[in-house]
Amino acid sequence: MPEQPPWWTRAVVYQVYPRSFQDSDGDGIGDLGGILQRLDHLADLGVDVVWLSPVYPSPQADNGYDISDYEDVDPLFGTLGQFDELIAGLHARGIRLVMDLVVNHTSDEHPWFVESRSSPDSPKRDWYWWRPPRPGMAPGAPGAEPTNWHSFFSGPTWELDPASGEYYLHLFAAKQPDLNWENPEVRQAVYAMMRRWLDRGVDGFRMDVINMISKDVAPDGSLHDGPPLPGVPYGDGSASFLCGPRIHEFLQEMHREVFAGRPDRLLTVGEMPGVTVEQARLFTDPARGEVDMVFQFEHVGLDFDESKWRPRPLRMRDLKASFGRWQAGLAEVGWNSLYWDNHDQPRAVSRFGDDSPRHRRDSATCLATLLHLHRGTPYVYQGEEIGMANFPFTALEQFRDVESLNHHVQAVAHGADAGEVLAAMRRMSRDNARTPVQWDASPNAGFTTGTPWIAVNPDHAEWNAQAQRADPDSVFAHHRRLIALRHEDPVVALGDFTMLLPEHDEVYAFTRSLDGDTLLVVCNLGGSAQDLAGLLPEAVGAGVVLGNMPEDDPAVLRPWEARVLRPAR
Ligand code: TEU
Repeated sequence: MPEQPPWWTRAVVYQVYPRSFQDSDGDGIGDLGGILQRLDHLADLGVDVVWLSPVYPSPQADNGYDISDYEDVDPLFGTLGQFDELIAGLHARGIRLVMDLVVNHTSDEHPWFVESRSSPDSPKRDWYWWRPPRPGMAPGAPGAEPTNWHSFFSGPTWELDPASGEYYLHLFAAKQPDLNWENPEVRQAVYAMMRRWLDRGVDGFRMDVINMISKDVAPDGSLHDGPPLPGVPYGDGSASFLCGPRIHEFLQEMHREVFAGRPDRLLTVGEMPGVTVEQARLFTDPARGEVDMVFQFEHVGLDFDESKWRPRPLRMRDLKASFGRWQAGLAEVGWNSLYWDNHDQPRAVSRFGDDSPRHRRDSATCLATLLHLHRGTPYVYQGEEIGMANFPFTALEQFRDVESLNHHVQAVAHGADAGEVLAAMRRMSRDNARTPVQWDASPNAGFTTGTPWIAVNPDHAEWNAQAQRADPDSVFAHHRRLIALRHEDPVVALGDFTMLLPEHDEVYAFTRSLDGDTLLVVCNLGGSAQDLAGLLPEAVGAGVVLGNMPEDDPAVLRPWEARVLRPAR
């Protein structure tokens, strides 16, 4: 690790999903004006960076992850002027702003794609992936798609353009055509756009599915089918687009063209589904000049097997093995990001904790303690700091997310029981993370004076920021203490990680050590008390640095209790 560890080793990032954060004009959709109203909430929490999910002009087919203009703000969310106000307001509070960079694909309404689709001879045709039907098949015939790949949002990854009789590639929705990064014009256009946002005062980028930009294309331009998937007439194309053959070349070029020579106040995090520890070590090795950290998905894939729509209970040993592997794998080189929640994952307190009235506060603060005391940069998703839980969905009409709705259509079309599909969506849909932030107990939780685009969780009367900001025992207060501890204690930021009790099914315990100073962290992720004295005698008598419950019997770890201890040297 270079002499002065980078600032983000001590930082905590807060993710804002603008549609659901705070509405300021009564249209039921959150906006920049709303974020400006809530800056003190962020400052009070103590976060160092705001990651802002997309606010660019977009037809909102995927809530802004389908961009039709990279250089402006969608009127739905406000204006460039308000954006500049936001940068100024955050910077005035010592908070940096990281933008969402969505350049694996654009919207199909982006002028680049409109031009590209206009004619096979368009100078921008090669800015996207256009291919003729599978040899010997007529355009539009079942199975005529150039490859058998399954889209992340169900259905094939190819959409036919009747005018040209050719198909274009979209790993996500049909309104999200993939850019062709093999084309240097595309790359230079993206780099120039990024430089303009940095010149405007932005402090970095969260890069959407950035490990998908390099496709494994043969010299003759052909792309390979993937192995068949169960239950659908498609195959898994991931071997052709996850961490493709030129991914490191592209990220190093981006670093040279956009970040090199800029002051080190920037942060870059690459969202990388399917990335391995070994690959992450290459991506985050500072000597290679690619990204500062990655979002890996291993731990948010431990409670289901081949499909998130068939969830099963999380096995604690799997979680320990996964976190332990990533902590060890990036101990010498690279850096971890740490997260439970984001706008794509159901709420962790409902998924990995216990959101019943008796244990919700304790399990939310226990999960937070576990996460924030690992080595890496923690990410707090809006609402996580007040223990927001999954929504009690009961009907299809309540959902909004393209991934969930497309899944329902495809699953029922392939014979699944609609009730079972709905039950799985209730647990795993991304919409669980997208209900409006609960600011107070008023009708729409203080989110809007209009009709919210998605329903407010009925539990907001009890679970809201206003109630918690004044309560020293609240989930909010506990997050504030965790963030302060990372700022104050170098062991938390930089200490070496050692997993303890790897086989225990309830107690998650580990140490962090730096220059002979050690913290012992013990978390009971279960509903029954644990004999801490028996499990870890050194924990009894150790000084309590931070706990999520009032001190009691040091020999017993209560259900969902977490303690950060400093054993005598
Ligand atoms: O997500 C990529 C991604 O991996 C998700 O699709 C994830 O696998 C899935 O949602 C889990 O159910 C990014 C953005 O975070 C997401 O919001 C976008 O929908 C997607 O890319 C396309 O831009």
